Amino acid sequence: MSKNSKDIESFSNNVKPTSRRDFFKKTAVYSAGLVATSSVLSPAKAIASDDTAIINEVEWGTKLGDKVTKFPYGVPSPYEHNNVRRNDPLLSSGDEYATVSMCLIHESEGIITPNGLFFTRDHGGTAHVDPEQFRLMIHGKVKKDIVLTLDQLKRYPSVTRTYFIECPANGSTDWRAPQYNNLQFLKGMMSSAEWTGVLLKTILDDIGLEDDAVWMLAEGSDNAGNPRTIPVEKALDDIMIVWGQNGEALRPEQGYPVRLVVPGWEGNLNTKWLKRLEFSDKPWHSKEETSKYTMLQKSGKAIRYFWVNEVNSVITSPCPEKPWTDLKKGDLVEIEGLAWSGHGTIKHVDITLDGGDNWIEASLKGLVLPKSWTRFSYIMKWDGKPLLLSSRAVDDIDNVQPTIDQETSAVGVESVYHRNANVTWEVTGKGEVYNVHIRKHHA
Ligand SMILES: Nc1nc2c(c(=O)[nH]1)N[C@H]1C(S)=C(S)[C@@H](COP(=O)(O)O)O[C@H]1N2
Ligand SMILES: [Mo]
Repeated sequence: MSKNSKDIESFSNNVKPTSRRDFFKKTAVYSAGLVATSSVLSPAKAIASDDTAIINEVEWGTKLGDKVTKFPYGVPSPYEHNNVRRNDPLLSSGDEYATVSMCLIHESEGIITPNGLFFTRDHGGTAHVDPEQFRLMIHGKVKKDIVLTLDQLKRYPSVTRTYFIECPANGSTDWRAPQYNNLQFLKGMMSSAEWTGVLLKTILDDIGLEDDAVWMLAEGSDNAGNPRTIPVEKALDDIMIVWGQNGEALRPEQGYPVRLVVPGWEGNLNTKWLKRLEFSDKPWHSKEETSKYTMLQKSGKAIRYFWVNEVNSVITSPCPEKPWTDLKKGDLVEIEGLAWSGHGTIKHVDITLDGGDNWIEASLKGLVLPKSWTRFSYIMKWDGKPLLLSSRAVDDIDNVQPTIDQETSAVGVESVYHRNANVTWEVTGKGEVYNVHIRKHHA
């Protein structure tokens, strides 16, 4: 014990000016004078007598823990029981086979969703496909039809890439007015993972495409099949046939053993439990026709093909489920959120505290990858005054996330899909957070 405390002492003597000080100095710069010199998280405040008891008499210090071998496959701490997917009964109308179980994105750390929490959207329930029974047929306008077993598929050179998947219906409940004081149901139809598989292009280069192949139909082996058609250019660009998700096999809910990943494009194209890819010179104008995810516009005309999930962002902390009710006036606080664009990489994100009159640049945290969740952050001192808090993302082809006015004046409010207008949180003086719509045209 004494040796340890010595070590710690000499260690701390060698540390340069405390990093905490540096942190506060930097913060002051970020938030342009908003931060005074108070030590908000001062350690003195934390060491109350209760805490001393907790540290000295910690329960687990007096008994053995679980056997190391207890969980061949680990499970989260029971204290994390709130961090689970949830189904909104309003959307499922009682049917739990054709519905969506949404991700608690404000509990997400970093830019990867743990596999057990990845949002799940099925149309005919979750299939459990035996990998021995798995076959992938690639046929139609290809030079050589093939049927692959899982082993044969995995023999192709693999790549590992991080992409979000977002159902184009994400945020759909808010077209007319705010429906939820709840981020999980407002924006939880998306998640992000590191996918491992083969680029479809690698296989197509191997077997050869006919010159007149312009469409690809992807079909799954579940009850719904989820047939979807996708232009061949996308297939030859970055579509992956994946079997790996965050370091392990795909989960059944994500299409085990193999699914399609169509980076940045609407979630429904990412066919799970993949069994068949057919190439054709025409789109399927039959019952297999897939372009039913249209965008109905104000004019009454629909945009037929709208595949890309446009540039988007949302503040995840605070949010209605993660309010500032514990904050005191003058506390330092980090505003965090997620930005993403199906077109490419997030270039920057701005934050507004006043409903869009003034915008301040946030910093991007961690990895900034194409077609991937990008975490942004802004550190400030909250003066206890009400805020209208929102974020606005810009991607690398300079698409700017629209305001509600800009979006609805372009496409109206009849559509279900591709909502990407700013989400605004009203933060009250008590720190409660509400989903509100700001209807003015921002500069
Ligand atoms: N075979 C099959 N693939 C499917 C679906 C389905 O019901 N069956 N649902 C689609 C829809 S609408 C979406 S949004 C994504 C969701 O992927 P996830 O469940 O892995 O989040 O899967 C797509 N792929
Ligand atoms: Mo979807």
